[in-house]
Amino acid sequence: MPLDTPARIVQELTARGLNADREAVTLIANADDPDHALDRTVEHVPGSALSLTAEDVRAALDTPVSGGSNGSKNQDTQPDTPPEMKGVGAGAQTVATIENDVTGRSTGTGVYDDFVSVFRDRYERLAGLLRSRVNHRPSSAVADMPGGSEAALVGMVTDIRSTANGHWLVEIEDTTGTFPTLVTKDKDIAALVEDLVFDEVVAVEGRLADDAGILFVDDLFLPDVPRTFEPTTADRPVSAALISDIHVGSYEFLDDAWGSFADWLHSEEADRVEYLLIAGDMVEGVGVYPGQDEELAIVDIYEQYESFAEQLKAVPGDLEIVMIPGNHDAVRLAEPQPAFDDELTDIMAAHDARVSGNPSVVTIEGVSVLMYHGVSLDEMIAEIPEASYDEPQVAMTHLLKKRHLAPPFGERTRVAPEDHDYLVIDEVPDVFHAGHVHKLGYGRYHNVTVINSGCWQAQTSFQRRVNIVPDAGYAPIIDLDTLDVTVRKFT
Ligand code: D5M
Ligand code: FE
Ligand code: ZN
Repeated sequence: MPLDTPARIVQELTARGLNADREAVTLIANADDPDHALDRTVEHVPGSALSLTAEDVRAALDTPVSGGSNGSKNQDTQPDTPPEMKGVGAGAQTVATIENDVTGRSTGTGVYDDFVSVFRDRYERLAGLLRSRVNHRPSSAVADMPGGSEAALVGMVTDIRSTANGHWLVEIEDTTGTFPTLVTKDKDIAALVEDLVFDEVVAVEGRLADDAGILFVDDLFLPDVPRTFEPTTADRPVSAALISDIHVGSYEFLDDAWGSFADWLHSEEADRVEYLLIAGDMVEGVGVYPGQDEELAIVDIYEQYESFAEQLKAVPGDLEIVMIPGNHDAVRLAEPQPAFDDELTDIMAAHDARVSGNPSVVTIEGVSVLMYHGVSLDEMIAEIPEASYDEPQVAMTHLLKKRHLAPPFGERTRVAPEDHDYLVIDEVPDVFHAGHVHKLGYGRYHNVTVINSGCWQAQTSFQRRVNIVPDAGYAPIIDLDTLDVTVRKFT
């Protein structure tokens, strides 16, 4: 389909992980051959670029086509600032520390080898959590064992099928090959199979069939959070407000509710709230989905961030703020998402707010908070029988069990190939904070406090069509000394 409209150009750019300003889109749309103009521009900008400007388009279209296929694409000549220097808060005294942030460390160039590396890294790190549970061997060695032997495997789930008799065929892949396993429906662990998703790493243990062609599974283990996990707590009475999905720029942004929240933060009742963590979707963005234009009160992405900055200025200046991007923000869509670039960070300069990638681990007062916007939750809710939009914390709990934030590779959640899998949950966090689904929910799983923070956007026309009733205008507040959660309502 030719790229004849700005909306299609925006879609095509988004598919390639790029945002663009309006003038850039117009220039491409008005070129003699928009497809070619878009290709030329994408090839012309460095691989680390997140957003196209009109200058990029002009420069690309003025540049003669270079010979060979190894053009300048992906040559990261100007690495980002290292994470510890990012943010307007750099140099200011900050208490929060940030880890597992891809910002400035992205290695991905989108070639096949990167996909191999990220898989290998995921496998190695998650297999490390499972090795002590079973006495496993590589799948190539299991394939050479005699029929009837006891055997165990650790690997990625690459296929899940139910058989005509209601049993489950689960294919397991490790670095030496794949091996088929069968979970019969009479086993308790058959219920666990229903919660499996592609590309998560599990351990299985059982007995080989007489012909040694398949493993009959007796036990199935996920990396999981140990039951004995003991969270760290703050050693003084101090709290954090955990929010997300503000969507400034949308007609549905609830500015009155936001104003009440800001007022409350100034009140004596909120004296102990010293931190504000924001898990993505600061603004509504542009070109996020077809027809979005009609829902935009502010059509320019930079003006949306300026307006967001105004809203941020309403909260007390001594709050320590950390924010990560979401799928509506102007950073690359593929996860892990790097932090907002310097230009956007400058626009949001209110109160020395710090920016970090999605996901990030933010430690405040000794309490580690895993912040993740939550795009994979849509997929978990679709795949896992007990997960639902009404209890987003349940889907989040499954991510903790899988010790991975977005297991299925190449499905609905876009995952960028890097040489390190930033989406692996290496260390068990004390608190897991996500958003995205616009539903409030919290709970505790093996002593990890799990919070989905709802949103500040009333129901959109899309949500009306699919019957999502958002929880808008709430702020979950966590006491860092006890990890108790209370929810404040501002509508
Ligand atoms: O997502 C808010 C919630 O609504 C999240 O659960 C996804 C869902 N959503 C919103 N728009 C769409 C479209 N166009 N297709 C499918 N699902 C959607 P947010 O990230 O705030 O848009
Ligand atoms: Fe959102
Ligand atoms: Zn979102």
